[in-house]
Amino acid sequence: MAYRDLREYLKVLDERGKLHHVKKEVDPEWEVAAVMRRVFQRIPPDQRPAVMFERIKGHGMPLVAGVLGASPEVYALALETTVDQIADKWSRAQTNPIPPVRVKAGPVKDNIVKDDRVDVSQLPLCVWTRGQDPAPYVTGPCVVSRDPETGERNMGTYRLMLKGKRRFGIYFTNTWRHMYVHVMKNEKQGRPTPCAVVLGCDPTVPLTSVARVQGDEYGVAGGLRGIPLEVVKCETSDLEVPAHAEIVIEGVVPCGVREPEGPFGEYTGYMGAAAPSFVIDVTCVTHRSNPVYQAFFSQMPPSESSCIRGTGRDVAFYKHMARDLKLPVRDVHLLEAGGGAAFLAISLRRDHPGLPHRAMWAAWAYEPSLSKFVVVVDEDIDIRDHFQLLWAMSWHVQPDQDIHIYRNTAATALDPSLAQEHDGEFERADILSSKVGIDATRKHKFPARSIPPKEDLDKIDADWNEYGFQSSLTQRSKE
Ligand SMILES: Cc1cc2nc3c(=O)[nH]c(=O)nc-3n(C[C@H](O)[C@H](O)[C@H](O)COP(=O)(O)O)c2cc1C
Ligand SMILES: [Mn+2]
Repeated sequence: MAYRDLREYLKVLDERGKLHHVKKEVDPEWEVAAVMRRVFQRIPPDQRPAVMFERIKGHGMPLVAGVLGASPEVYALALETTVDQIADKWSRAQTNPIPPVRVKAGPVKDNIVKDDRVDVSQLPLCVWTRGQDPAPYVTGPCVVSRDPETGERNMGTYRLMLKGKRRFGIYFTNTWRHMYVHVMKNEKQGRPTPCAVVLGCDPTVPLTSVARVQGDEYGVAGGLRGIPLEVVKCETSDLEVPAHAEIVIEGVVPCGVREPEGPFGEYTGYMGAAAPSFVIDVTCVTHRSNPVYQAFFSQMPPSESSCIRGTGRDVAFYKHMARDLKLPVRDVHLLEAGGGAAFLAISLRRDHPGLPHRAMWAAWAYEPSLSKFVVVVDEDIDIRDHFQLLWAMSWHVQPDQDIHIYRNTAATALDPSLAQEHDGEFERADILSSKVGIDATRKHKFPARSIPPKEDLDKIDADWNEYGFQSSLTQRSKE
């Protein structure tokens, strides 16, 4: 059964021990970001919870972060599935969308604040990279708008910079973001673009908002839910928003206005440059009583954002290679260190000497801007264990024969190693980068491994306590 709203999902996280409550008052100007940084650095993914900050200094509502991507397991819970089923769940929902149903009323209308009474700085917006970001940011907005020519609806996550009680800056990474197209079409006619920012919802809504969805994101959210999303009409436009959202900010993108936006701490681990960008003038805020504010935790990996990106992409790559191309791949993984974008590892059964390259090219053909580094290893290597991956690279590779560089390929978004002349520009489709493919499979018969036979090690594991060492065996064994 679908979660009705964010609250129902938070209850499930609580029951599974996956939501940690911070009762201490925290400062949104620096402390939330610093706590989340330590949570992601110090707690391994299999134990890492989402976090609810119950008391935010100067603000009257709690903040949750990590709710979609504290770990792949949390991501799977948000989708009401298991990690290995994530790709199937997405592909079923995309091929069988369920359109939303319009209802007359919903809890998101419990409180309606209009015009001069609106003050969005009352939301617990945080500074995510203190000393670098120029303002607090909304990091988890689901921004709804309509194509003025086709009438098609869109929802996408585009960060919002707080600029005043009734003004945000909005940032589009590139010119093929769907809402950017809406704004440009309206500007040609001299018209503003009505929009609505949805905050805090049943997780299928933000998950479709950050995913590359063709067509109506609400329909795919319905497909994920198995039942339609209930929507209500906005107060100040004809747009529709989820009836059970925590908070909705209505507004317009005024025609022809550009203001400085950024710099902002990016998912690569570096600051992204400031540039002129669009703004939203807020006209109305509607919210539930006692709303919960949801933020995405991003910036330097590991982060919620690299987990969301990486987990969704891993399963999509795997499905493409294993099912569509029938390649004997065991696992495919975009490393968190590369933000779930730049570094891809593939393990496979090397049935044919050409297979490692075929797998590399399959990855690049499937998604040309990702996987700046691709490393292919044999199926006995656990690619999620960095030590094993580096061991294979150390001893299975002859650099002059096994490392291949390909030039003039699509660039990874916001890659800071690209020349600075691109700073502040929209990521343009014609910016090129190069790629590295490393074949770290064994190309000939290797000598036997220099470790005791497995049965000897199994015996030791079984009797571990008898040897009197302090450390437990809970850490995954390396062999
Ligand atoms: C945590 C997170 C933050 C994001 N922030 C932005 C952003 O600020 N601007 C942007 O253009 N895309 C951003 N994205 C990517 C878009 O949300 C994503 O590509 C989405 O598919 C865009 O929707 P659209 O295809 O309907 O335009 C972000 C993604 C994630 C996971
Ligand atoms: Mn879209």
